[in-house]
Amino acid sequence: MSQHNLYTALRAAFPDDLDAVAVETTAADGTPLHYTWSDLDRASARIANLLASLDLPDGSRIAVQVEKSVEALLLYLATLRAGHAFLPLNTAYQSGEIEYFVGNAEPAVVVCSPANFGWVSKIAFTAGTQHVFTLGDDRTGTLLERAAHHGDTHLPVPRAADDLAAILYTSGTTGRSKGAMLTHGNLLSNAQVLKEYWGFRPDDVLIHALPIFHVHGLFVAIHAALLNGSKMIWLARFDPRAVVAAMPRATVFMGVPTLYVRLLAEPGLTREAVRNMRLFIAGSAPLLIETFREWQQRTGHTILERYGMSETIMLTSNPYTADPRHGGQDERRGGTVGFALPGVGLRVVDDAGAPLPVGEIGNIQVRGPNVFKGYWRMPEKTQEEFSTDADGLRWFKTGDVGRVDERGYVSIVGRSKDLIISGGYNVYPAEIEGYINEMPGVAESALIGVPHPDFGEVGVAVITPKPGAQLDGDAIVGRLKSQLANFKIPKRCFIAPELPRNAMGKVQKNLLREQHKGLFA
Ligand code: MLC
Ligand code: AMP
Repeated sequence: MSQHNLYTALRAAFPDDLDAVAVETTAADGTPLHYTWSDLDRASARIANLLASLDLPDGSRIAVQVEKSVEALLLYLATLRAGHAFLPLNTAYQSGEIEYFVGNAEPAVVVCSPANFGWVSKIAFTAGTQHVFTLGDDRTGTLLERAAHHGDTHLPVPRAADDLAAILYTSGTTGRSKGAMLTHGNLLSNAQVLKEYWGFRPDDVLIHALPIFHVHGLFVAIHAALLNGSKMIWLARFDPRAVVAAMPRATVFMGVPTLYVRLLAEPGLTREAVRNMRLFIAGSAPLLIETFREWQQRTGHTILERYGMSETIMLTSNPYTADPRHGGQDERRGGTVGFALPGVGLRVVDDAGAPLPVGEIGNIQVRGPNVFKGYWRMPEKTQEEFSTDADGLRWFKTGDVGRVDERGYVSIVGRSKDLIISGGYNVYPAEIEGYINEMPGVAESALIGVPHPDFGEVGVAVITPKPGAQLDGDAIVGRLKSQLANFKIPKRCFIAPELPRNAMGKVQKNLLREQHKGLFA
């Protein structure tokens, strides 16, 4: 088997001077911490050797729900090296959510925060997981204790481009969460394209302020830095003041739109503060044109907006420099997500699947080496989300609705999937409605997304009572908080006698959205 292990490619890009600093961060008590390139290589080798010593079946899933730390990054690299599949889980997920992911993915190893060991290990052992380790955000836990007994050299396990590297749970267009299977080839090809398209250089310094359990923070940001031998300034959580303070020593920043909104509220964000920055990248949710313009006025920089998904990593990007495929166009256009990236095929089709002419709005479908292998153990769902054209080419249905203009700029104008994106996190109305509908006295419910100045969009629930029942919106919110990740909790719950329906009996969420659109104005 030829060597397509992603770690091999990342390692080959490390600078010659392995004693140079690769990651700069601060411990919880404020102590500065520096990790050299050699530290990344050797410490991830120890964890990879620990994983190897467990004699796990090939392609085992390593499920990880830990606070952000450099050691969590090392665990990701170690999983790649050992040839297993990394399965990151949002730290906000509660026991019911974790139970579903662990039950569905059947990981051989689960790594959790020391404080959660009790309940997480119970779920894991019940699901048949053999090994549960802990990893704290302060370099503590059984994972590192055990890894310390292993050697600091390790040859990456040979992997084919088509072998599984990670599973990211996402609801796609419908239903319960599905594990999107991403391969070593998917991740490497996308990282190589972005390296070129965004003009990454070894002397770049990336401010990493995103969580590392989704595509944006885990793949786009980390691979961009590692594949270019560029240093990262690593912030355990997003703090606008800390980001602005890091800017004079940095060159690139990546964030979801909420991060840009919060940075604009920071008085320290000045032209002087950004003097050494070369690139600001935004994505994961629509960037408001107001934010785009205000950023331009305040900093003199034009945010580069791009578009992607868990199933496909990055799909489109505004140009960094002139794009020869589009007549040398180099304008970053607000309100668009730019051009299909090199190697990515993108088309807009009608509801019957027929391609639409330039400028018309329709369903966005994509293909390319970045498109995932399929949903974990859900072949039928996988098949539903792809369509095959007359030439036999397979297109993935993104569930996003948009158009491509005559110059090739793609705009996202909506979604055919019932999805709310709040502060860059996905909230699936069907999931939340399911929980609400189970509560005593509830007849039915509808979760809608309404505009929000900080999170872009937030969930608001409209709930109808069963005859004679008295419902209390605040009590419902309180109950949901004990069941679901905090970002999924509706910001408000309204009790209404009935939900508006069309002639077919379908709930008219557009009317509810219209009714509540000014709630957080
Ligand atoms: C936090 N809260 C949210 C929220 N984040 N509410 C709605 N939406 C969110 N995203 C709420 C909590 O429930 C809590 O409410 C209160 O805010 C404080 O919580 P917190 O954890 O202290 O919040 P904070 O640290 O301020 O987090 C906000 C944030 C975070 C914007 C920094 O949400 C974030 O890191 N978002 C980035 C998500 C991301 O990386 N997405 C990439 C997906 S990849 P209460 O009521 O309990 O007080 C992808 C593909 C692609 O989409 O194209 O990139
Ligand atoms: P996820 O499933 O978390 O990977 O979220 C992917 C979804 O985020 C996409 O299908 C889009 O709906 C949305 N998205 C990502 N980037 C952008 C963007 N720049 N503008 C609008 N929507 C975006």
